[in-house]
Amino acid sequence: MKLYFAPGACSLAPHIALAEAGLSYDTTKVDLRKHVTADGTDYYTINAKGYVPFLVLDDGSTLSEVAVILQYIADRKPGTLAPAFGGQDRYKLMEWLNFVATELHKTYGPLWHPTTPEATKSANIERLRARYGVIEKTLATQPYLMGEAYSVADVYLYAITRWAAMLKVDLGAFPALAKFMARVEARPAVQKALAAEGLK
Ligand SMILES: N[C@@H](CCC(=O)N[C@@H](CS)C(=O)NCC(=O)O)C(=O)O
Repeated sequence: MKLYFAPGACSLAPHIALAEAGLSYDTTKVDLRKHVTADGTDYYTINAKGYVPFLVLDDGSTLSEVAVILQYIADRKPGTLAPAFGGQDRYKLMEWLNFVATELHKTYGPLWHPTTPEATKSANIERLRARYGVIEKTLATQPYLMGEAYSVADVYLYAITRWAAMLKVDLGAFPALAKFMARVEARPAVQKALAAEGLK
């Protein structure tokens, strides 16, 4: 498997999941400003969507979209990072993945762009804080989004929430979230992916 990633981007989530699952994988770094890979290849010729993450499987088939790639990786090691397909818990996992993707990940997006009007940025920050309120209530009574079991939803939440400090999203009102971030960051697989992306 080969993962196309950009340091610290949402592709950090599948990078961590690959390390957590103990799978064999390669990575290729993408410059998202120029949309070229480390060897100068036009990234649009690899992934027409132009964004990371992008996973190329050993048979040459491909997957994009964080929430889908995370589940694909988790399912390579059943019983570790995701509940089995078909059970109620799997739908709960997908509910969290969708929440992180659509309510957090996509709300952070405009904060990265210098051309986004300040009023839009402020509105998005308020929306993020409201959504983190839901996360905080959950993490106040259990260590992970799914309860006692660590899952790819936690990996996604961690990778996205790392952006808060850089983008001046004040999460000081969420102590359970802060403890969660420290708990996840202490994991050896997370440290391995952070080091590989030059983020330590
Ligand atoms: N819908 C995609 C969004 C991925 C995404 O937003 N990737 C960002 C980095 S976090 C990116 O590559 N942006 C550069 C671009 O869109 O050209 C997913 O869920 O995987």
